[in-house]
Amino acid sequence: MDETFRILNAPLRAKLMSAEAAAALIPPGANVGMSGFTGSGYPKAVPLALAQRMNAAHEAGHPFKISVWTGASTAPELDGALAQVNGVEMRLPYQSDPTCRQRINAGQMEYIDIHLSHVAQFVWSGFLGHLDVAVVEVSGILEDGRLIPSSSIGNNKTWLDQADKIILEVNTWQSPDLQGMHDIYYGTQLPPHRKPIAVWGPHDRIGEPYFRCDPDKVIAVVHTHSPDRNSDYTPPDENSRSIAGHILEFFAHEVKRGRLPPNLLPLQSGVGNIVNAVMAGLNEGPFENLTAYTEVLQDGMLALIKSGKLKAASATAFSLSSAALAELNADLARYKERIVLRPQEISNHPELIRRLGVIVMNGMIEADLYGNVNSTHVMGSQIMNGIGGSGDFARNGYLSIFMTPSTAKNGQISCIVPMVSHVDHTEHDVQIVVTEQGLADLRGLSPKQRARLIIENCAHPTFRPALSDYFERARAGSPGKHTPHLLEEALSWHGRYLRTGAM
Ligand code: 0RQ
Repeated sequence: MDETFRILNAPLRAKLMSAEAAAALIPPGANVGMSGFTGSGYPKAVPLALAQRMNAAHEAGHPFKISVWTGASTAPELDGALAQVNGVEMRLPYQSDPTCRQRINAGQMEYIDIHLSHVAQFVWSGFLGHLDVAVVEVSGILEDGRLIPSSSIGNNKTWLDQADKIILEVNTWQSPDLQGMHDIYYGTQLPPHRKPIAVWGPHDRIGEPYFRCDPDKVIAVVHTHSPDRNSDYTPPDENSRSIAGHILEFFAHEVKRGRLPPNLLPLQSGVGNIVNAVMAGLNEGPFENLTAYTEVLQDGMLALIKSGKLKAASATAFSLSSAALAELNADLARYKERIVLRPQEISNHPELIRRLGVIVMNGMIEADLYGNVNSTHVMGSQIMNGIGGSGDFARNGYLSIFMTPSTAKNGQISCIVPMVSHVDHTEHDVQIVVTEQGLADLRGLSPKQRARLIIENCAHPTFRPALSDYFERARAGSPGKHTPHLLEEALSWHGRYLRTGAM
């Protein structure tokens, strides 16, 4: 593969080198901003070479760790490889890698789990320290040195802008048809200089199709030819089909009441199998001319574009199975007409999510009787993935929907609990809770009214009596009658699971 046809700028072409040589330019202790968002557009060679270098250093008794900032989750070649050699001091803002998760939960890696829309402004403000190096995958370099983005944008604009030094990976595996799909907005500012962001609909373009890049900061260009990660979705099971059914029925009801337009409002859907199944449900449903204002485009959304039901989608990344990715790449020029990829500070921007009136749909680990939601921690202390963009969307959306099967781990865990063991989304940001059992529309209800509805509509029948019993005793025995709790008992379900393996 002759990589030079993708690297049209001569001075940058002169900086071509091996991944090993590029990795040698990253010093221990560096803060490194890497591209990558939900398994797409991450650097595929330099992190692996860096991991080997770290391993060699560790074997020689020299400490070698870096801090890794990204858009969101990446892949085994990045998070997995660096975590494997215990080479990450600090990780942010979102991960979903099993080895990374294990290191974090073992206390061997620090992790800051932050709203995805906050990352860029935190870096501009210096809250996270100085960014030393950016390692960014692109799909090509123009003659004038501007960069054609890859299959995700994430925080790349910020990394290229803020880092002292830049390493570019030019991945010729990425389709050349990606060119023109991106919209990089350079108008964001820190307060008090902010201006309204003029996106009035998901398909609006307000920026440029390329990244600006100071060529003097580029210390290495590496050629790769490797596919994005693609973790396959499990086909929708009975539970996810039921959840999708409840949501579709709810949408139909809202349209009938005149509270949603017939083509709904722009859709956001999060990560995971269940939300993907909801998209599959929408494809079989009655709604046409849909739009999406979201952060990831997964299989379900691609299928909606293919069937013609989704006419425009705005995101910051793809998160596709191998089959869907092959399909996208085979027909990218056509899909491009309907898809815009933006920086995550724009895809997840509160102003835009509020103005567009996004319908927000995300998975969760557990919800409590009053509608507080835990999206990130198993049994209160073990991180699963992170909050990702769910908070950006849930707080600012027009409708915020959280979904989960009513039980986990073969029915040993109730996903509806007296009190969540960790709070990501407070009762104020959660409007609709859905399990395979049913849907609870919490809008306009007081805490006690919400509790009754959640127990009745969402809890599994096995756990319903115990939840009702807790609620009634809390109503009788709690000193405050507004949000009744028995504090000594509220988290006892989790404690029991940790002791006995069952709630
Ligand atoms: O564990 O894999 O060991 O079997 O959690 O659960 O049911 O497969 O659900 O794939 O939809 O993921 C919240 C994790 C749900 C996801 C979460 C265990 C369960 C299983 C996964 P196993 P499911 P999903 C935008 C939006 C936060 C980020 C977000 C998530 C595993 O949706 O990460 O929304 N959300 N971003 O067994 C103990 C419980 C459990 C439990 C489930 N109550 N207790 N374990 N599990 N419930 C996108 C981005 O921001 C990038």
